[in-house]
Amino acid sequence: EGNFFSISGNLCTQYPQAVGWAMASVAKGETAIAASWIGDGTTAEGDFHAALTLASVYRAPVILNVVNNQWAISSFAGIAGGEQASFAARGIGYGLPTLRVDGNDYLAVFAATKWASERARAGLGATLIELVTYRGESHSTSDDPGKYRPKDEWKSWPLGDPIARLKTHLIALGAWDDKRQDEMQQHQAEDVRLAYKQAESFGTLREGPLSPVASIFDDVYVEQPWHIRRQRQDLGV
Ligand SMILES: Cc1ncc(C[n+]2csc(CCOP(=O)(O)OP(=O)(O)O)c2C)c(N)n1
Repeated sequence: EGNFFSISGNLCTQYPQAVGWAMASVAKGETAIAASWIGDGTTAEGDFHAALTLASVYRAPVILNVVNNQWAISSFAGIAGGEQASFAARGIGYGLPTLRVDGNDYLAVFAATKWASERARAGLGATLIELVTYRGESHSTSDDPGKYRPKDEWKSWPLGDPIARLKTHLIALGAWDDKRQDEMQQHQAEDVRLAYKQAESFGTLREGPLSPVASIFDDVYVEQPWHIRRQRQDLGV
């Protein structure tokens, strides 16, 4: 219904899935195009290269984005080969057009994405876009960036904050003001709070309700293979 084709937590699975989804769209005679996002670290996965090959060979209508935020948890982008060549440059070897964009410039990101989507819709195939940005916060609540990079490293990031930049730009054009910005931020904070409350009303890991253990065996195989049946019996469910 929402056209989300992947919610996998395994890095990069969404890339070949996006290409396959885009190829299926063409095969069905539909006009929908696909877009997918991965981080800089994830470009080191084999699926990244498989996806680029497929996308190029089959001219899939897909936009493949690499959000280069400089860090993959505690590994800097160089560990994924970011010092040898840019992540955008990876696409050239596959014959894909590529763009390297200031990812903290909202209008630049919009323009690049629009260009790539128009190419895809015109039947010209895939585009690889590297969005250059910086992850100022921790990777997750269990991550402490102070352990692997200077605590004030973010202050040296030259490309600024994307929200502040867009706001300054719009105010300079006379299309926006601080009052509207504050109101919008308050509304959005309230929207997020309400959405969180609504999500919690369906259950939490701490308070339940939890799905029955037996449900981990559902919706994977049409016919359950013997070894999975065995695991299920061992669990006693
Ligand atoms: C196949 C696989 N290996 C490892 C992990 C654990 N893991 C989760 S996020 C992450 C780092 C990803 O870094 P990057 O691709 O740069 O994306 P970012 O988190 O910066 O958006 C790792 C190693 C995983 N989810 N899947």
